Amino acid sequence: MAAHKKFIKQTRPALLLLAVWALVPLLSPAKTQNAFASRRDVVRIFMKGRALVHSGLPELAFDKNFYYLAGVREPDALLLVAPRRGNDVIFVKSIPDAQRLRSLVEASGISQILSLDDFGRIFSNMMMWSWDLYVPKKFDDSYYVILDLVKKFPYLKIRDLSPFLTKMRMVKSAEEIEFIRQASEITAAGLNAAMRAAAPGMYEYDLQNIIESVFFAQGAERTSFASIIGSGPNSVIIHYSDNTRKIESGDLVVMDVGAEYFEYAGDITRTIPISGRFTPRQREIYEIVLEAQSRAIAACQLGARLTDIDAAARNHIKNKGYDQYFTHSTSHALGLDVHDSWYLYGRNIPGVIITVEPGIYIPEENLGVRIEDDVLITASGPVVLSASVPKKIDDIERLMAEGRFIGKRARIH
Ligand SMILES: [Mn+2]
Repeated sequence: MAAHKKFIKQTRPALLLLAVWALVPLLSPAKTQNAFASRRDVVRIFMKGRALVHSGLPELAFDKNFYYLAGVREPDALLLVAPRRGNDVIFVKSIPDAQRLRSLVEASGISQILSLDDFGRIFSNMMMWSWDLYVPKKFDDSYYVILDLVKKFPYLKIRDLSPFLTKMRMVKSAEEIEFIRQASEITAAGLNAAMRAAAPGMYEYDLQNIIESVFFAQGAERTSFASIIGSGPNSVIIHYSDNTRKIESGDLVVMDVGAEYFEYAGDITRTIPISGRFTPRQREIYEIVLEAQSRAIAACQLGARLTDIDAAARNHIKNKGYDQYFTHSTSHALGLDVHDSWYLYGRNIPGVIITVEPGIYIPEENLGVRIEDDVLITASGPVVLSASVPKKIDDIERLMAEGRFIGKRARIH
């Protein structure tokens, strides 16, 4: 009995999540139905007759939850998801020209695009019926922007939509999976170009420039985070992004980069020997990380938690005696945000996408290795979306030699 109850308690969040997601196609049988409108319908059911106000925040802190529900990248805007379908509104800072207005309506599936100046009037009309309101509390800035707007309504009862949105965003639709697959492909292409071009004497930013120009040439809108090109002593710094060092012969280079495509993030790390060949010591550490990653990917099964996947990588590294040099966790969710929504007790279900990125960083040897792939969870096992960039030692050395054959573009200073 106890075991049975425990099982239900543990699987309930995953089952709820699947139930939520199953609602989407039911709500939108027409093929032409706007995906963002369907998500708002799911949220509407959850809110049981209450409204949601959501801020897009300024461009520098643009909130992807806003995009997820509104379907437009419109900074400083407000989204109102009304209790009734058809009454949703996007409030923008200034009303754009007719063409832009049409594209906002088409992308969002919302016909009312109004000025922020109209928010108070519309909102107070709506609030005649209910003092209950949902906001995304998790994002503090957004929360305060909204509180500021609604503080003239002293009787408001604020509810938090974040936990629900987190669960919704964990499971990706077929279309979202396709965008992330594309983002991973573009990221892989950038890394392949860097491997071909890499040579001692280049600066870290040279590799960054090669990678990012491939991203933009292939349709990425931006990088999904600040590119990390850490060579030699910088290879052991987890979030290094100065990328200013001259790369010396014999250095390892950790390249942790991501292209953003249709708002979705790729995130891949490869570690290469700048001279084209791993030294025996570099090879030794690299093989440990690669085996740890392979075990962690194998652990990406239905029902697994991120902690299970982490344990698979960590146990191998620990058995080899390098536990103290593996100083971060193995996985995070990937989606609209590079560190995407993840429900703390979440378990892998079909449609979840996570990174798998163990590493070993030995500062006293200036030796850092991290290998990261993007993995889709399916009913028939893990699918690596970032497989088109090599990670086996022989394959990396071969690709780098290929580059040497066609002539390295060493930078002259
Ligand atoms: Mn990552």
